Amino acid sequence: MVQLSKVLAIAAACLATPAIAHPGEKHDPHVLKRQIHARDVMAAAGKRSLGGCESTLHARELARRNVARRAHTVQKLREKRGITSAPQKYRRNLAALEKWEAIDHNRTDAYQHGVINQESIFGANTSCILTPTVTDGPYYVWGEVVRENVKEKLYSDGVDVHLEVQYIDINTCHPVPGALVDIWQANATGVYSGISTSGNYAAGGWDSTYLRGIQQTNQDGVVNFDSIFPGHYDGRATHTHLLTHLNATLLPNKTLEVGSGSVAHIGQLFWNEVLRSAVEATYPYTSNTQAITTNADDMWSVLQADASYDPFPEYMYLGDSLDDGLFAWIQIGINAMADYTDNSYYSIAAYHDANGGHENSDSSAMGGGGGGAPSDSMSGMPSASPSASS
Ligand SMILES: *[C@@H]1O[C@H](CO)[C@@H](O)[C@H](O)[C@H]1NC(C)=O
Ligand SMILES: *[C@@H]1O[C@H](CO)[C@@H](O)[C@H](O)[C@H]1NC(C)=O
Ligand SMILES: *[C@@H]1O[C@H](CO)[C@@H](O)[C@H](O)[C@H]1NC(C)=O
Ligand SMILES: *[C@@H]1O[C@H](CO)[C@@H](O)[C@H](O)[C@H]1NC(C)=O
Ligand SMILES: CC(=O)N[C@H]1CO[C@H](CO)[C@@H](O)[C@@H]1O
Repeated sequence: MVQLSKVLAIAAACLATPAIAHPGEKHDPHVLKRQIHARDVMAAAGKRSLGGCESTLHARELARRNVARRAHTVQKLREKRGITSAPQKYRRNLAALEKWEAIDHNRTDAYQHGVINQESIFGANTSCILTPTVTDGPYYVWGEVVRENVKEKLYSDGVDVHLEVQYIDINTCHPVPGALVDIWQANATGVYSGISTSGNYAAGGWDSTYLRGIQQTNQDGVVNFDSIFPGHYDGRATHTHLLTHLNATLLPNKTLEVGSGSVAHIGQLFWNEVLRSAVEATYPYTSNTQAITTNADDMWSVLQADASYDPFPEYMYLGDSLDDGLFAWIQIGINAMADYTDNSYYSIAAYHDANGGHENSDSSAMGGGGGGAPSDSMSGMPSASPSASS
């Protein structure tokens, strides 16, 4: 089921989200005012549609298409890999982070015994995220290209994940088409591309681009990415970043035009501990020497977790083991009217142009408050922007 009522309940729950300090974060009155406004808009939307959405004809039709599409994706992925063995199943339950943790997001079993109840596998209460105050972290890079497969030859080994994300506008209960969605994540040993700074020394430095890319949502608000399961790094629980641009202009070189459109959503997907430990028992995750931070210990997931908010994607093993890769999917409720461009949680650490990657020393020219930087070298966000330097 689409569970739009859940999305909207999340919107309401977010109103109580406290502002939590983070090194380098700024909270000037202007920013706070915008945040409060954004929350008001969300509250109004949530109130209006609570309960109402789900039974609408278009929501039911969308749910039906979701089931068919996800089942088809799994079938295609299995065929492509020549997997013939039966996968398996799982179920979920609970509220709040610990509870969500205990839920089984693992839906692998379903194909076994030849029972293909697609509705119960691919249609069951998909997760939704709607939290306006989640930082994009210190590793967002502007200027990535549109590509579905973000794995590169180098530094992208790991457990394959085909991720489907669906965006629903909480104001209208409709999918959001045409959104340009940025994805970025650490590799199996916990290192991001495109950033070379304390704690994260990418091979290839600012020029590297592995595990980053952009996709555009289709008419059902859906994007797909081929990536790997992210590795962990010091101080943060395992996560995948997603950032949603609306009305942005796609340039002929497959990058987004600087300054075009709005940033309607900044979010992080967390991965449940059972799956994380299963993945991290495999090579090359086993060679990751950084300390593990659990979901419960992570500052941002604690901030995001809520009784009605499940931050973990559903997933399914494509074959018998992790070697065959995973299909994971999640539905995200966003407020298409929101714009976090000027929000302190939106910060651009680096950018790519025709000459390669560069540290961004002034995020203000592109928007973004430069917040969330963990190290001195980045918290200042000095003064060269893509627009200024190209
Ligand atoms: C979805 O959640 C609702 C309410 O939480 C529950 O009644 C329903 O059985 C769930 N559906 C599935 C398919 O898990
Ligand atoms: C992750 O990236 C770093 C540098 O960017 C590299 O040294 C490391 O080998 C990569 N890990 C894997 C598993 O490729
Ligand atoms: C997911 O389910 C499959 C099939 O039952 C099982 O083999 C696998 O170990 C499970 N993985 C996790 C992380 O629970
Ligand atoms: C893509 O094109 C734009 C506009 O010409 C340019 O500013 C930008 O640097 C280019 N990006 C890359 C990665 O070549
Ligand atoms: C001005 C404009 O084009 N607005 C559009 C931005 O994107 C949203 C979501 O796709 C549309 O609903 C708006 O019409």
